Amino acid sequence: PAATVLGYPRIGPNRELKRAVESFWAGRVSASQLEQQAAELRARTRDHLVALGLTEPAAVPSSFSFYDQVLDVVATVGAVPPRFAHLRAADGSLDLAAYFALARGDDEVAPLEMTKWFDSNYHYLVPEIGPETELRLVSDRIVAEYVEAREAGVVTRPVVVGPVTFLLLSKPSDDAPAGFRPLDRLADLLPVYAELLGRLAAAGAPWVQLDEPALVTDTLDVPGERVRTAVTDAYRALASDLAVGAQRPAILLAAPYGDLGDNLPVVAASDVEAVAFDLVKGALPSPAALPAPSSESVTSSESVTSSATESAGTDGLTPGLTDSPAEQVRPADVVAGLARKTLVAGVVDGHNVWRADLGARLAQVEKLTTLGARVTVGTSTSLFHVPHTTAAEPQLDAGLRSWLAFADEKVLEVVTLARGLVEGRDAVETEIAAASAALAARATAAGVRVEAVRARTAGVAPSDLERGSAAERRDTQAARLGLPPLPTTTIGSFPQTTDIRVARAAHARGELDDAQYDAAMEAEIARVIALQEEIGLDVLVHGEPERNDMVQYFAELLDGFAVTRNGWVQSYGTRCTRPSILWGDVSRPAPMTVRWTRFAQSLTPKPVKGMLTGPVTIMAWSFVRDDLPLADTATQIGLALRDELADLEAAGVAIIQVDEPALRELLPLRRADQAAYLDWSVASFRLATSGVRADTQVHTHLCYSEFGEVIGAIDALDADVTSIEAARSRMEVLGELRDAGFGRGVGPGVYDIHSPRVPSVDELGELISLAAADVDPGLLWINPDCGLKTRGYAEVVPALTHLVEATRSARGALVRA
Ligand code: THG
Ligand code: ZN
Repeated sequence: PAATVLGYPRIGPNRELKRAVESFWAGRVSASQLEQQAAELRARTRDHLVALGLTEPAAVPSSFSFYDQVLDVVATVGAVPPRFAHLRAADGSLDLAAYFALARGDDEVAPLEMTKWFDSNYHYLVPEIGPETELRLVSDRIVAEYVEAREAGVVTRPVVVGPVTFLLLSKPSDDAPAGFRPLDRLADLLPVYAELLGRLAAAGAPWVQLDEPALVTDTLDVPGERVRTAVTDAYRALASDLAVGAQRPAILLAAPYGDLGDNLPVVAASDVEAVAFDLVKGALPSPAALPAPSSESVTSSESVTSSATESAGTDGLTPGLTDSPAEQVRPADVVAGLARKTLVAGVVDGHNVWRADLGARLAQVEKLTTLGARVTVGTSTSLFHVPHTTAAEPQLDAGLRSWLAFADEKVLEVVTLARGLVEGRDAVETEIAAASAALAARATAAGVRVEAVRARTAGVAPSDLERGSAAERRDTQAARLGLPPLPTTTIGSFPQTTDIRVARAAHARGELDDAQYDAAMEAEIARVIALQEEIGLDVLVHGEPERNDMVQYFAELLDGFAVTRNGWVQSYGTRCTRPSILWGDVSRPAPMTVRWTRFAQSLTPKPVKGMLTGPVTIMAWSFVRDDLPLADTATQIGLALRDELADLEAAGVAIIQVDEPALRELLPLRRADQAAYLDWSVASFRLATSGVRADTQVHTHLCYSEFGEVIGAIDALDADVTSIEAARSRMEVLGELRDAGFGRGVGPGVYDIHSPRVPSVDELGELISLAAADVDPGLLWINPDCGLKTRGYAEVVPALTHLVEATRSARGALVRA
């Protein structure tokens, strides 16, 4: 087709899938009713995409999932960890209940781990693969969905996570021997994919899309050379060795989220019929940028392994670009490889919400035609990172709305660009002009560039990022706070009760006036303070009843942001967030949190922590403007927060926590880009937090990610105390912190709040002892893993009571020692 998108939101324009699946979990609808509702949603989505202009065969992606696209591969190839084996049917397949059990666990078994999908706020389920994991085709769901669509008159393009990415994103199963890598099972997995492709071909599917985003990153701990060998082997087995038509559909290999980089030559050399490039994050594939050729051109795995001999670096090769001389390729071969293929030009941003510059994007598409046999216009990534349509946001400022493109508007952009490519630029002159006009209006609109903000960011001096000696701060803070050893605290939020939600909704509808709403929040804060005093915690929080989402709350109070009413985006499974839209220069018109913290502090002699969200997390969980470097936006937010910290300090708040759970999330997918990112992200945190006195204690909180890779940056934040998720990994991160010489206060989470289980005093005591072995007890804090907002009081009260009790015995043991 001339136009396509790599994927489309699955949740439904009114979160129909969320409601249907959660009703199934609650036992309100049966599996067959859920199947029926999902089929209806798929039908509406297909018809809608056709109506928007994806009319050609295979233009509409079949990218539905009940929960997660990686879990779908697990369910297709039967890679079920042993602890779930009893849930499988006799033929090895998983019914819907079993499929969801892998995602959510049940009373007996822990679910698959969840982790971030590339540099996005989407979380996938991590497959567990060992030497013994059975790999065979046990589900026909992908084929059935193709047949369902075809019978309804739409020839779709099934979308499946590709075999290399699937294995690279898997982790070794618990029983795997040391040194085993899931990628070691590639040869066993490929026949399963081959069989799936065969069934799709038999059903008449002309195309299949295999998503291989793992090829745009060099941060997975598998050497690049090994990845390239895997790509070569995989696509030899799936493309070269199978006849297109009879044994397989044509293959579109999609590489969203960045550049193929050193993986371009092996992809170009493969026999897949099409490759999708991310031309928003990545550059045009440029064979000219490849290392100069060596005497022989090698692109197959046999050659890679057999000729991995000396001869490197001597004949003018660019060092560092490849791992081995055997991989040297001739640009001419890459050009020839690409010229045999259809190239999907991912010029419409699937990961952000800005309207495209159609004129510039069409030029980019035209340029690609010089490389490939045929060019299709596409999106850079699946559209499941953006909400369905701006039409659902009538309350947004009309100007702002005209600068935006959500999923449906992006489909229209792709269709327009394809028409421009096929019929010539003149045919879409009107659309190009409209896009240019919107962009021009955006560039000069009030609020996009605010001179006062620019002047202030320009005036930031290195000294604004310094707080002086951490050791001296520790002493003055200790004197001011007078805390016991192993101080106990929580991360910030307390359970969001029905009463709170009802009050917030009534306030939004205007049924509760501001004074009534404030009174309801104060009553809740008073209750939470009294509860914490009763439990015996040392450092209290106000509980954040006034916040729905820790980013949206600030976005609503800062200038430069807009929030949506219906802009839901899947975060994991049925859970969604509404990312805010950061469109202009950011500033703080008024204090945002001071009144609540001050009120809470007025109720107790114990210190109450001020609670803020850091610049990086605000950016990571919003749609951020694309017309200013991220570093500059981070500086603006850092300055706004700096003022908030100053106001909290002036109000008598002695401890202020600035959460950065997303610090790891925006880490670039290429190692070469990471240092620059860590520089500006750390600087923005320090800018936010370095304006306070030495006796004001700054905390930060990190969660949702593996932080091992960014320990240096965590230290560089220069926070006095860092609380960090650690319960599930049994304090693993503490060893890494110790080895890195981390000498600051640290609060490893000892209570896993992601589980409804109430930990016993003994269990908590055990984790505290583990922590005390790695952290100087004078620096150790005791706290849960994360905020308590998703838990209920029935669990939270006993769990925190146990936490305080376990801490008291640990203190006793410390004194005796
Ligand atoms: N806020 C934002 N992004 C996030 C988180 C957050 N990304 C990472 C992590 N936390 C994602 N985790 C969740 C956890 C719960 C929910 C969403 C993402 C959730 N959502 C509700 C739902 O889908 O039913 C809706 C919440 C609402 O009404 O606002 O429960 O904390 N921005
Ligand atoms: Zn957390």
